[in-house]
Amino acid sequence: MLIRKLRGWNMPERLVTPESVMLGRRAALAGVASIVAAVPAHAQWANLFGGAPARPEQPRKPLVASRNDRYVAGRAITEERQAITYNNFYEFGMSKSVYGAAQALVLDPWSVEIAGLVAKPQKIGLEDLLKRMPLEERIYRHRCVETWAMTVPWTGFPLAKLVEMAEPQPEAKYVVFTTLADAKTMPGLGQRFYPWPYTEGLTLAEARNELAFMAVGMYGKTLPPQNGAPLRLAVPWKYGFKSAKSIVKIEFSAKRPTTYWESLQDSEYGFWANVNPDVPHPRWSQATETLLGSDERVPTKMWNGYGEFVADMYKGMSNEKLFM
Ligand SMILES: Nc1nc2c(c(=O)[nH]1)N[C@H]1C(S)=C(S)[C@@H](COP(=O)(O)O)O[C@H]1N2
Ligand SMILES: [Mo]
Repeated sequence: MLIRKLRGWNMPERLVTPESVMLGRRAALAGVASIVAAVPAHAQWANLFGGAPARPEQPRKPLVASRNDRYVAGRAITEERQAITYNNFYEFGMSKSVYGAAQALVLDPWSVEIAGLVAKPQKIGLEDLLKRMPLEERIYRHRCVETWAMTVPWTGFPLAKLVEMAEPQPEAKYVVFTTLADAKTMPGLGQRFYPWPYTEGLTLAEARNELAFMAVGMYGKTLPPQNGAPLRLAVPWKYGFKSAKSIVKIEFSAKRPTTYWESLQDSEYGFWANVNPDVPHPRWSQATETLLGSDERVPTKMWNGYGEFVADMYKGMSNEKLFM
């Protein structure tokens, strides 16, 4: 039997994926046989511990963009292979090793619907959108609510530029992001009690904040499917689940949306989800984090270290649950 040394970031998933543990309980409560139960034990083992991808990896195109040095990571960039083989993408399954399954995602053609309270509702092809957006590279820290973290060079454009292009009406207060939901290619969608499609949201002020970034690439190439190709959000001062992947719709709304995780468990995963080491998750501490690819556990920083850019947005909002 293949026994690998288990590192902090590669432990049995029942220990490191509190999000899926919670969903597993829900599945049991709902009396629904989970996908996992239908998979033979040896395949589960392979899946949990990073077995061979089920399909060949999709090719990624080089993306050239100059680096914006205003955003300093202050820690080493995560080794690329780690960042693209340890994922959360529930549409493809609850395992961290969904990268094989995710190769089924059909990336071309791709278009994004810009909808709701805007001057110009439109459906725009990804290539047309990219012609209108200024590409740059930014190195951001990413902090999952489950306490693992990575540091990634993303290529993309400021979300503020897309907001500007959409011309929101004065009544628009929120921006809602919707992920593709394609049952043919996404086996996770068979779990009917999940509130598909995956949705996330920001206030309009957050969406206009200079840190809010739409990524189309990482490590100088287009995104791999498992990391949310062809277009995902990166909001590094918030827990990772806010950064919706494989976005097909961006809607401007007067009403605060109920997001995917909020509708599953609002006592644990809220709308704001700003990183704060002093506010524990109801089931674990948020004081420290494990960097992917290392055994190191390092202190988590307030706002994930991005306070200078974002803290002012939350002044006078102490009645909101800003940190879960
Ligand atoms: N559509 C969709 N977006 C998603 C998720 C998901 O399951 N589905 N997982 C979120 C979580 S919990 C995290 S930590 C990040 C993980 O991004 P990565 O796989 O690129 O590290 O994606 C977020 N975006
Ligand atoms: Mo996460």
